[in-house]
Order: sequence, then structure tokens, then C-alpha cells
Amino acid sequence: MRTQVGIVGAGPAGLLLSHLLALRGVDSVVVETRSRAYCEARQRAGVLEDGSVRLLRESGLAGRLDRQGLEHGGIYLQFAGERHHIDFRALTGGRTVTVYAQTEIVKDLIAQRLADGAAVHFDVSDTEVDRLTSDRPVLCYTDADGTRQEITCDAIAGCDGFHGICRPAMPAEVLTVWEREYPYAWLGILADVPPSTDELIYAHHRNGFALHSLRGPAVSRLYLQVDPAERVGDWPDQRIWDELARRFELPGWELKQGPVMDKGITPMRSFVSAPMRYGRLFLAGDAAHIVPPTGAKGLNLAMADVAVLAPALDALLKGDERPADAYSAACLNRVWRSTHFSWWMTTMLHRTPGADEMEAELQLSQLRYVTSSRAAAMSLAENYTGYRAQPSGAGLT
Ligand code: RFL
Ligand code: PHB
Repeated sequence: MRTQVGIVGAGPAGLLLSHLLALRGVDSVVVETRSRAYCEARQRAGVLEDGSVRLLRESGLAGRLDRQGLEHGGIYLQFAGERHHIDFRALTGGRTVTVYAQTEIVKDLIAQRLADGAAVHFDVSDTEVDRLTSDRPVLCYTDADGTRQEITCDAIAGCDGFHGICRPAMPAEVLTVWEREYPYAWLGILADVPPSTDELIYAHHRNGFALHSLRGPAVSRLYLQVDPAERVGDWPDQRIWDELARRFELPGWELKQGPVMDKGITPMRSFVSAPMRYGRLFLAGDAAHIVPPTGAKGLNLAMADVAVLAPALDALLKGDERPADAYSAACLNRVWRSTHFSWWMTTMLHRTPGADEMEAELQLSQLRYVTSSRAAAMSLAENYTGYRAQPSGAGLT
């Protein structure tokens, strides 16, 4: 078999790349180990930067997003028994974020790719990539019927997430890796109950961090900081609701409870691997970098990577190598900004097990600063809604 771009992984990065390439007349084949149903049900991110919304709109993918997405003009930061609003619109000249679940984006992308007649192969196994430094790299896999397939490509995109096979296919000596694991995890639930808040609440509490997010007028998404060694079975529903109520407690405010539809524990890590290219293999999204979810950045980074990669691959196939050569550096600039912001939000809001009282006081001082200084609040708002570097250095030099 033959295609122009072989894409490993049908997450947001791989599916969106396939669509953006098609808009440019470039053929691709997407291979995915999981089933379509699994990809469409996996509970993950929920917050889109305005740049990500614009990208989806400009590429004709925002029909349902525009009807069902919820535009949010800020977040709440809660600490020391008080809840403070950070007003993104006022602080950033009108910028907002949109709450629209990653699962919905994945459903929209799969439906669009299949309607356009694209090749998206689910339920594959034993994916391999080879001949990466030639101009005909190959993508091999066993299809759902058990037949071994080999696709000759012009380029391969590794969009196969943190545990995929593409990053390990690069020789270890060409890669530099930066990694930090945090001593806590998130227990996330999806609950069949209207949100108890109009905007997301990020709460600092002695027992640990909590986040109140949402999925629509009737569905809430909530997270609790837990020990990474804990199992979902350690957390019966009522224990979760009691702990959430404790961490969000505020006089005159009540957390509405309802049936829990999904429950999962996610470890927290920062990870960057560079360069994001080896020969004709290009990494995008979680395959190249992971951020802890406190900054709501992972999905946005994955989308931003493929927005750079699609035109770079198009140019490469037409004989111009320069955008492909610039791909890694162009992405890593944004990746490191998001890595720093996500680390900063995470360490400001979580309780390190065994930490001394100094940690809590430093966090509270930073939270008071962010909620009382316009300059500090503006920095948070600018990063949360999506930082775009000013080529001029914003007149600072
Ligand atoms: P994905 O979504 O992991 O997709 C990779 C796909 O590759 C497949 N795969 C393979 N396919 C073929 N052959 C192989 N050998 C393969 N190995 C793997 C996998 O099955 C999978 O389908 O990566 P992608 O596309 O780079 O997308 C990244 C995002 O999923 C991720 O960054 C976000 O979900 C992170 N994240 C958040 N990001 C945000 O921007 N805003 C948020 O609010 C936000 N909240 C979150 C999050 C992630 C979370 N978890 C569960 C990690 C909240 C949570 C709890
Ligand atoms: C979510 O809605 O799943 C969500 C929102 C904000 C975050 C992380 C996750 O920082």
C-alpha cells in the first residue's frame, strides 16, 4: 500500500493532522490500536484556548462546537476559605476559553474523516515504523482481521501519545528528554448533575487540590488530588463527594451531588523530548510532550503542533524542506511555555505529601498575589487563554 503521510494514533493530534492535510490535498492513512468506540468514550480534557477554537472553525470542524461549546470568560481560584474570580476578558482584552470535551472533538473528527472517505483503521496491533531516514519510510501493522499490512509513505507522523511506539523508534542518542513525576495524581469523575458553578473552580486546600469543571448544563466533571498509589476502588462515590464538598466548602454555597458515570486516576508528569523530528518521522502531541493537567494545556499543545506540521509536510512533499526543518524548534517554544505554566499552576495548588508549613504559606502568598495584583492576574490569564509571543518582545527591549 502507498500513502503520502502515515499517521500513528487516532487521538486529537492524529485525526486533526489527517484532516488538515486533506484540506491541502495531501493523502494520509491513520492507524489506531483502540476501537472507535473506545476512542470516542475516553474521558480527558475539556478546555480549549481561543486559538484552538479558531483552528477548528477555520478548518470547518466547529459545527457542534459552536452549538454546544460553553464560552468561559474566567476561572475561580479558591484558597483560605475564599473564592476569587480571575476575569480573563478584562485582563486580556476580551479573550476567553471554551469548555468542550475532548471526546466530542474526537467524535467530530472521526465523523468528518469518515464522511470525507479517509482511511482510518481502528483495532490494529503490532504497529512498527522503519526506514525513517530514507525518503520512503514504512508503516507496518496487523489489521483488525489479523493480516499484516505495510504502507510505504513519504513521511510518518507519530501521534501515538506518551506510551506509543514512535518516540522509542528514534535512536536514543539523538533525543534529549526532560522528565518530572509529581508525587500526586488526579481522581476524575464525570457526574450526571448540573454544575454547581458558572466557571471552573481551582481550589487549594490542606487536604489537597480540587477542580470543579463541567461538560454541559447537566453534566459536571470534578477532580481530586489523591495519592498516586491509590486505586479507584479506594474511592466509593460517597467518599469522593464528601471530600469534594470539604475542599470546595464556602459559606452559602453548596456542591450538588449526582450519579457518577465515570471514574479514573491519572498520574501527573511533565515530560519534554526533543527534537520532535528524526529523518521523515515527526512527533506531535503527547508523543513528544506531557504536561500535568492543571494548566489545561495538553490538548491545545497537540492541536498547535499539527497546525504547524500540516503545512510543513505539505511543503516537504513539494520539495521545500525548510518548514519541516523548522518544525521542532517552532513547536518547542510553545511547549516550554506551557510546560512552565502547567508546572507553576500545579505546584501552586497541590499539597506535596509530607511538605512542611513553608510550602503552604508560599502557595498562599502566591495565590494572594495572583488575585490582588493586576500584573500577576494578567500573566495567569494570558497563559491560560494561550500565550502568543510578540515578535517585537512587546516593546520591552
Ligand atoms: P492521545 O489522545 O493520547 O492519542 C494517541 C492515540 O494513539 C494511540 N496509540 C497507537 N495507535 C497505533 N499504534 C500504536 N502503537 C499506538 N500507541 C498508541 C492511542 O490509543 C491513542 O488513541 O494523544 P494526542 O492526540 O497527542 O492528544 C493529547 C491529549 O489527549 C492530551 O494532551 C490531553 O487530554 C491532556 N489533558 C488536557 N489537555 C487540555 O488541553 N485541556 C484540558 O483541560 C486537559 N485536561 C488532560 C486533561 C488529560 C487528562 N488525562 C486523563 C491524561 C485532563 C485529564 C484527566
Ligand atoms: C476538564 O474539564 O477536564 C479540565 C478542565 C481544566 C483543567 C483540566 C481538566 O485544568
